[in-house]
Amino acid sequence: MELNLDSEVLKAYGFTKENTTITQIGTGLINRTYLLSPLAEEQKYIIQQINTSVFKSPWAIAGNLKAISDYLAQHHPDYLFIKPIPTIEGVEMAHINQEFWRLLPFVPQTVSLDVLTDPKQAFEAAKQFGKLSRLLNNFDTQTLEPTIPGFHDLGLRYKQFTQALSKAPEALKKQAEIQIEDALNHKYILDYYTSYSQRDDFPDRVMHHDTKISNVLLDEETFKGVCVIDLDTIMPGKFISDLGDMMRTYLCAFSENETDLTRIKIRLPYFEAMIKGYLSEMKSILTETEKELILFSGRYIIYMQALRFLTDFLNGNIYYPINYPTQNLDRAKNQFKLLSELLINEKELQGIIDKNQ
Ligand code: GN1
Ligand code: MG
Repeated sequence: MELNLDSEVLKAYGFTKENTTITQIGTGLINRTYLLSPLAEEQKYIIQQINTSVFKSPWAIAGNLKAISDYLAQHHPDYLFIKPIPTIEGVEMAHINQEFWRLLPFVPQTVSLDVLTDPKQAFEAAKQFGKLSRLLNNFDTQTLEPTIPGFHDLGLRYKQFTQALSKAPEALKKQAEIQIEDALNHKYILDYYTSYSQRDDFPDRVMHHDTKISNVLLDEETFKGVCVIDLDTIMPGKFISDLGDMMRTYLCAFSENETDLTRIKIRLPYFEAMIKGYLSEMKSILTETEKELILFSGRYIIYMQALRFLTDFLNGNIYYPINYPTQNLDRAKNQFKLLSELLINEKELQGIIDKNQ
C-alpha cells in the first residue's frame, strides 16, 4: 500500500522512514490513521492526518483537547486522557504542506473492537463514555469550540437533506424514492427533538459524538474499558448524542454497511448492558428531562445518520467515502431498517430503562 505520509511530518516528531515501520490501521471514514513503530523503542504511536474538508479548523480540535486535558489533570489526575504529543518544536500538530498531522501514544495491552460479540463489551464501552461526560460535568462547555458546527443538530441535518433533495438529479431521486419517503415520514422525530431542545433542564454537556465500539480501548486480557479515543468531535452537545450513537452501533450485530437487511435486528441483552454501563456513571447527574429522553436518543441518532447517508447519496457522495456507487443509499436503507426495528422494540426497551433507573 502506498504511504501518503511526507517524511517532513515524521521529521517534525523526530522520526524518519528508516527508523520506523508504519502501517495503515483503522476503519474510520474520515481521518487517515497509521500505526508508527520506532525500531529502537518499545512505545508505539498513532500518527493521523486530520481531514480538513471535514474539520475546517483543526486548531479548534487542538484547543479543545488541551482545555479538557488540563481540566482533567487538575481535577481527575488518574483519568487516562489520550492527548496529542507535541512536535519537537512544541506545537500540538504538524502543519506541513497544507496538511495537519498529529501523533498520539499507542496504549499498550489494549484492543479496539470493530463489532461487539458480548454484552459485557457494551457495558464497558458505555461506562467509558459515561465516565468522560460525568468527570466533565462541572467543566465549562462554553470554553469549547464546536469542531464541526451543527454536527448533531437534527434540524440542520434535515435542512441539508431537503436542500440535497431539491437539487438532486431525477435519476438519483428515483433510485432513492422509498428512502426519501422514509425520511419525510419520520420528520416527527425532528419535531419532537425541537420541542425539547429549549428546555431549561436539557443542558449542554461535553459529548464525544462518535461512540462506536472501535473508539473505546479495552484491556486485551480482561476486556475492561481503559479509555476512549478518536477525540476530534469532543464538543458541547446533548447527552442523547452519545447514548444514541451507542444504540445505533451496539444493538445490531451488523454494521451500517450490511446490505442483507434481514440481518438488521436489535439485541436486547446488549441494550440492557449498555444502559447499565452508561447509567452507572451518569445516573446521578441526569436531569428529569434527560431521563425522559433516554429511549428517544436511539430514534434521534439513527434517524440523523439515515438522513446523513441519504443526503450524501443525493449530493453525489461528497462526504462519506464509498466502495460502489449506491453504498450511501444502501447505508441509508440499513439505518432506516434499524430505525424501524428500534421502533418495534421500544416498549420492551423502555421497560429495561425503567428497571435500571
Ligand atoms: C464518521 O470517520 P468515523 O467513522 O469516525 C462520522 C460520524 C458517523 C460515522 C458513520 C466527523 O465517523 O459522525 O457517525 O462516520 N464522523 C464525522 O460511520 O462526520
Ligand atoms: Mg470518528
